[in-house]
Amino acid sequence: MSKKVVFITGATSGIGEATAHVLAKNEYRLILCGRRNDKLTKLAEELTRLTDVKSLSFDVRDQQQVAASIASLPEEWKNIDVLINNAGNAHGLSPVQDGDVKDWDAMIDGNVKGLLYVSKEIMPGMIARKSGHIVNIGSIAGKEVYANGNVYCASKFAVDAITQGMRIDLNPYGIKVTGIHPGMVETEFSMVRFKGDSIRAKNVYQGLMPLKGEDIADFILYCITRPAHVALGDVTIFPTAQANATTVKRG
Ligand code: NDP
Ligand code: 8X3
Repeated sequence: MSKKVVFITGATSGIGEATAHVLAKNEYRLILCGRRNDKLTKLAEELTRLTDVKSLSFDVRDQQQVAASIASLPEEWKNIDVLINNAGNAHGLSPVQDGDVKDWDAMIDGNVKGLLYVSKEIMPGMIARKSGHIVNIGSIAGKEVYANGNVYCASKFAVDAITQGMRIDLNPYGIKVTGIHPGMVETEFSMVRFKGDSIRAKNVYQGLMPLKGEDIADFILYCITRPAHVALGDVTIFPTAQANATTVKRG
């Protein structure tokens, strides 16, 4: 049997990059996506030693770019077995009345509409082949709203709803749909949320052992290697020090 093709959005850092490494070691063929082409090229060069890699640089918020990029895939890359919708970020952490409209747009357009735009291009092939697996990266922020999380939480609640909807609508075609909802994972996430303020970003993980991108990557590998009749539905993953969105043991 030929090796499976996995399409990973947000592969230039954090969870997506770690997933690319883990899946390359497990001989999946990888389509790696992100906006930062230099990072994509470097990662692709590194992983080509282990497996076949194709990189696609596009902004998930731009529907035309998404469609054109995926349409440009050569024939041997078109049958995508697994889609990992991971691209996303939080932008800002402030009371809703102080929210920045640009941050709201970035989160709704990237985390919600971007996930839909990418899925829209990839679902028809899975439906035609009556097989496939979509893994959506949500968040504990999509299960519980916390102070100042407002629009980021809304975007991740939407990811949860879309994931549940996909599971129902794609059920007739034998397509698996998994929602993974991490707690605190130390990646570039907090640097992006706090717009490059490294002290604020570091403070998020002060006094505890957060998850690493690799921890989520390992779990993604577990999800996509279950037998054909087993589908993981919905999973929250915390560092041991975290009990819910706001209860964290430090020190
Ligand atoms: P990172 O900031 O390290 O990675 C985010 C990735 O998403 C990057 O590869 C980035 O690539 C990509 N991305 C962001 N916006 C866009 C866009 N508009 N178009 C294309 N790609 C984009 O954070 P994480 O690895 O932590 O985040 C991955 C996912 O995990 C996100 O959906 C996040 O919400 C979720 N998550 C993270 C948690 C955490 O604590 N870290 C916890 C729960 C969920 P580039 O900039 O090159 O485009
Ligand atoms: C990222 C985790 O708790 O910062 O989705 O929202 S949290």
